[in-house]
Amino acid sequence: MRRRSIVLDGWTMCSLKFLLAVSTFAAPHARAADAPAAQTFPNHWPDPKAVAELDKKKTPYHYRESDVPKYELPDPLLCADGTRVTTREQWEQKRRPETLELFRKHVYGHSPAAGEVSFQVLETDPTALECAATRKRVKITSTQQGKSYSFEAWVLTPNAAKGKVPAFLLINNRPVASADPTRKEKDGFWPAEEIIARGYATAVFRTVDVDPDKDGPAERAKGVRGVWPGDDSNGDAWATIGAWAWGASRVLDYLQTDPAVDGTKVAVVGHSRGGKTALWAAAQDTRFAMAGSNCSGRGGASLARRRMGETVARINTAFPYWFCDNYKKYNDREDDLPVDQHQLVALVAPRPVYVVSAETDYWADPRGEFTALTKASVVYGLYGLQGPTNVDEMPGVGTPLVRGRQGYHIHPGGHNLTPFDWKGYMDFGDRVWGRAATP
Ligand code: GTR
Repeated sequence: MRRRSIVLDGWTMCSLKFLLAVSTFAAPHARAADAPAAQTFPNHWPDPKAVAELDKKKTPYHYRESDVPKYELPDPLLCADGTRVTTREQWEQKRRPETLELFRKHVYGHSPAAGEVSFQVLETDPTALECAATRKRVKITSTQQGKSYSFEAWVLTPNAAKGKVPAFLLINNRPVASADPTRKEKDGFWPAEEIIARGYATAVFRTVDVDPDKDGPAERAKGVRGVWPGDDSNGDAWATIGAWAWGASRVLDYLQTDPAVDGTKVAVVGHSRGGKTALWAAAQDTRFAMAGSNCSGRGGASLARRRMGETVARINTAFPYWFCDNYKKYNDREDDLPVDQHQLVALVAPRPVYVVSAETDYWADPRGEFTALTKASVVYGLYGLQGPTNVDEMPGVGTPLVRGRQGYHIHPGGHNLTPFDWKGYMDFGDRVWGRAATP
């Protein structure tokens, strides 16, 4: 007898995993070793068996909630002069610029201005995605101080649209095949067909086209920082994440001129190192109408002071060129950081922010990412927007939580950007931009 195999597509797999996760979650035996006895649901905790396995490896990194040291987060509303912000005006005029400057000085460095930005549409194909989209390849050039830097981005806009549509800009930190504008390769990392079918435009550029993802002066010289290195005499010149965020803003410069795109509704989305970049881009450039942080972890959405998974010292050792030199002062001294990452999320306020964690991405500290989102809520509160404030509200795997302008979910499985995440970002976009929900 012939055996028939059942092939499950990504979505079906996701749904099955989700159902499994929900049923496991509801089971009384599912309580994690680290979870308090009287926990309220939903309140996600890592799988105790997985944590025990990680412990066995005896690395210097912590994965256990009981290993989180006592810490005190900086108050996002407390100004350097000791006064406390109570209005949105005080936030915008005083504490927001102050917070931005602290991140520039201590974490990501200072980026140069946009310069004179010009665009050249190198190719236009109105028959892309089986005629569902128009695809453009755009060369973007910034000129300043008598020098220029160019890189390319791709833009897909839905042919069925009546008028300008919002767009999702993906910062692609992976090979071309993960976000292939020609669609010869298709990967859930950038489900362009689904994005277009939902009536959104989408754009993509590769991080390495703006700044190589490698250390050393010879590498740096190949990217935009080779042209404008910045002044590093105080350890706060821009670094790679700053350069990538600058690149995202230049793509936004173009998107604001594209007749098919609503330039006032452009979301910036990135995964992992790209997720750190998406938050930093949206923090600095308030023209971004939304930020999507996917598994951004250390230096992204997760709180440094929790020291879970990847530490500041580890990221500064493995990727010393991502952050400015001053950040290295905080290796094993997280409590001395004048900011923590909840304040990075807060810099996106009052614009919508959606944070995604992965079920088994212990390295990125999902609980630290959700906690940062809840601790950013005081700033959203200044705008009358009620976000999640209690970490015990952390939802179960596969269950999006949206409050006000803040959204969050944990996708099943590991460190990745998946169609499930894109659905979360787009559902959130539909909601905050008042678009009709797509079935
Ligand atoms: C890891 C790094 C993370 C994350 C990731 C990625 O090696 O430790 O912070 O950024 O790379 O970008 O894929």
